[in-house]
Amino acid sequence: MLIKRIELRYIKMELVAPFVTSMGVETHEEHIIIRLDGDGVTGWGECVAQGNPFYSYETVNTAWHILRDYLIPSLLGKRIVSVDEAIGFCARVRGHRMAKAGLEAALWDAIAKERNIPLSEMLGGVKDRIDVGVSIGMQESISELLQRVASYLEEGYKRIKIKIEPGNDLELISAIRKEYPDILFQVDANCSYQLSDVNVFKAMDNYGLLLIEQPLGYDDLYDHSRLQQELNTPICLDESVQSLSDARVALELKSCRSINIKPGRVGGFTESKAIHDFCASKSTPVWHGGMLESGIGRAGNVALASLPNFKLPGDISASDRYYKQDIVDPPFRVLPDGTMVVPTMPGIGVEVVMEQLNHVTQHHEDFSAK
Ligand code: OSB
Ligand code: MG
Repeated sequence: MLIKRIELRYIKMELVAPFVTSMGVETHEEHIIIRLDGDGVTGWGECVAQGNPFYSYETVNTAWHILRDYLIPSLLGKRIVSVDEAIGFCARVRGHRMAKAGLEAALWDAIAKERNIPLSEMLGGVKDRIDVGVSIGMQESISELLQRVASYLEEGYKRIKIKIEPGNDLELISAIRKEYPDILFQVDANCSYQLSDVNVFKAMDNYGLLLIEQPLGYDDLYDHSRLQQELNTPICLDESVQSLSDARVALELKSCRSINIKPGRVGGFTESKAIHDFCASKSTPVWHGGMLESGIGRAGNVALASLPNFKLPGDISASDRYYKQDIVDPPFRVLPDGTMVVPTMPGIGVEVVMEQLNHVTQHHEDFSAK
């Protein structure tokens, strides 16, 4: 495929409710939508770098810079036969995985459309529906948190995840467990604790949590291995695993017993698949994380989560859990049994609604092959 034109769009979408975590409060999500035109096909991708560098060092602006000045020039005007070949052209850039992942996603979509197959099939997916959960931000009070949990369970979500931080943990966990002794229930600390907090986590062992996500520092695989030794509850890593190499170290050190895979964090679907396959070879289940994506990124997540070792419900919720109006049609829905349908149309399998995309686009830049 000849890569003729690439367009970047800086989008800003208002969340239906503020999303509060140990990293801060999000009221809007800022991402980059990438459109790639080959001969006769258009691919779409979403770069999940956010407006601030609190989850990752990347931001919308760093990703824009890396895309505009390095990644796009290395692809524009080239004839590409595979995604791997394109990754090779971009490999000189170190890090900046979210920038790379957004562009790679647009390429996967374009190539799948060229082959007339769904993205899930091209990635090696085996499921036609995936199990989905919901990630709930911190609330003003425990009663509000319980209300949220009740309404998401009512909608069908199979698993509840709540955000915790020091001082905002055991009380929330015990309140939810008291009300719902049997639900699949997990917590995410987003790096807010230290190894010296080990007793708080030991106390969590009494609540039958599915897992504890990213309790310690984003670059601290060693302390995670020391913490995991002390606990019965599995630790799951998010921020600490940015590559297959990190995943290998994490499993070798026994720093975790599960990994949350987000294509943005690890540099794309190709690296995600490699981590997925490696974890499968070590009998370690993975699950699909989320970055509050619009329907464009969500479509890729759903396709990836259809691979066989995505054994636990993902942070892949319905479009309306995040945004009043999505930028794709049809929007993503959760079914009453807590599953979501994997699209079967070619590529990402949903249509981009141009009017809505234009509405959320703050500015854009086009790049054409000479
Ligand atoms: O840590 O998993 C996280 C959102 C933004 C950044 C980091 C995280 C999250 C979520 C939300 O937990 C997942 C989602 O529903 O998209
Ligand atoms: Mg997380």
